[in-house]
Amino acid sequence: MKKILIIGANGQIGSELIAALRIKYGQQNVVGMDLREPAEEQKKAGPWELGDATKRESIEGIVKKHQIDTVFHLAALLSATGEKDPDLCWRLNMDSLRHVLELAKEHKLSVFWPSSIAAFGPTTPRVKTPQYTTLEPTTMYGVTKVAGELLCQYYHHRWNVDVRSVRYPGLISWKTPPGGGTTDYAVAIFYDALQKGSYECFVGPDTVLPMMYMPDAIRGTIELMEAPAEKIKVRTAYNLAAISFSAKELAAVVAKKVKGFSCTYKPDQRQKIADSWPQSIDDSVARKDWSWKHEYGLEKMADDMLLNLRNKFGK
Ligand code: NAD
Ligand code: AKB
Repeated sequence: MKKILIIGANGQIGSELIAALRIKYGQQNVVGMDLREPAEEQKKAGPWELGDATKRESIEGIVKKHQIDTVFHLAALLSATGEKDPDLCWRLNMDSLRHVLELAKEHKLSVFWPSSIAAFGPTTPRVKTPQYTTLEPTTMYGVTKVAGELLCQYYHHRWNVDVRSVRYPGLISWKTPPGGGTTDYAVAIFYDALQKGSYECFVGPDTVLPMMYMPDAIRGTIELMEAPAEKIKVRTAYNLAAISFSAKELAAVVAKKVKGFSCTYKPDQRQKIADSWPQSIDDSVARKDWSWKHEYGLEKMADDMLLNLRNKFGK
C-alpha cells in the first residue's frame, strides 16, 4: 500500500488531489501538509501536518513519521504573485523542490512535481507548442519551472529518482479558488457571473490560453504516477492539453448559461504574462507514452462549473 504525502495540500490542486487519492489509496494513507491550517472537515478526513516546504527538516520529519513513499509536491508561488515577490518565488519554488528531490534520493521516494505552460516564453511557437522547444520564460515563476524541470531530469538521470511531471495549462475548478496566477480569470468569471451578474476581466477579449478542467488534471496526474516506469520517456515535464479558448469565447459561453451576464475587459499587468504564453499545446507525446486524454471540452466544463457553484452558493 502506498503512503503518500501532498505538500501544498490546501491549494487549488492539492485540495482536490488529496480527496481523490484518499478514495483510491485509503484515508489514512494520504497525508496533507501545508503552511496554512486546512478547513475543519479536511482535517477530520485524514492525517494532516502543518509544515514549511522551504525547510528540509520539516518535510523529512513528516516523511519519517508517516513512512512516506510517494510525494506530490505542489507548494509554489504562481505567476502573478511570483512577480510581486520574485525573491520569495525563487526561494519557495526552488528550495522546496531541491529538498524533496534530495529526500527522494535518500528515502527512495517517488515524486510528482508540476511544471506549467509558464515554462514557455515569447520565443516559443505559440500555436500547438511542441514538447521539445525553446524555453525562455519572462516571469520568475516560469524561470523556476524551467530550472525545476531540469533539476527533476538531473535527479532521475544521476540518482535514478522516479520523478514525474507535467506542464499543466491554466486549471479551472470550483472547490478551492486559485492561488494567484495569470489564468485565474477563467475561474473568477464563473464566481462573478453567479454572485454579481457581471465580470471585469483582467485580460483582453482576444487573449487565448490553454486551459483544463480540474477533474481531467487530477485524473491525468494519478494516471501519470501509476504508469509503468518504462513508459515514462520524458523526465523534464510532459506537455498536457485539453481546451484553448479566448476570454470572449469563455464570456459568450457563460452568458449563454447565466441570464443577463455581461463581461467587460480591463487588462492589467497580467496581460503581458498571458501574451508571453502559448495559445495551444501539442501534447501528443503524453498521449502516446502513457495514453493521456482529456474528457472536458468548453461547454461540458462550463456546465459542470455552474452546476457545482450554484450548489455551493445555494442559487
Ligand atoms: P495554490 O497556490 O492554490 O496552492 C499552493 C499551496 O501551497 C497553498 O495551499 C499554500 O498555502 C501552500 N504553501 C505555500 N508555501 C508553502 C510552504 N512554504 N510550505 C508548505 N506549503 C506551502 O497552487 P496550485 O494552483 O494548487 O498549484 C500547485 C502546483 O501546480 C504549483 O507548483 C503550480 O505551479 C502548479 N500549477 C498550477 C496551475 C494552476 O492553474 N493551478 C497551472 C500550472 C501549474
Ligand atoms: C498561473 O497562471 O500562474 C498558473 C499556471 C498556468 O501555471 N495557473
